[in-house]
Amino acid sequence: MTVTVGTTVQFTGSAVDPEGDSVTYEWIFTGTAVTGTFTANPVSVRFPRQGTVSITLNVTDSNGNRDPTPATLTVTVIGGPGGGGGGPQGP
Ligand SMILES: [Ca+2]
Repeated sequence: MTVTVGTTVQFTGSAVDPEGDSVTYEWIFTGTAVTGTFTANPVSVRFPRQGTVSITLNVTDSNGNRDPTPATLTVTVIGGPGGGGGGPQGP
């Protein structure tokens, strides 16, 4: 997905454990735009600068079993109007 610098995006995980155990969520953000680990769900994250972010959602149940195929998402953060430079210039 692509977002504009300064945007806040809410991410919501919706895993279901096959045994009905409660689950916890861990969002891992790595990249040039945002880095961090968040355990809220849903989680709201602001993208303060341009770049890319790879997001991995680890889901763990109350027995410590982790989803072996965590969901991943790549976010590209682009500059907004009037910011970041690099825009077209007249002659
Ligand atoms: Ca389970």
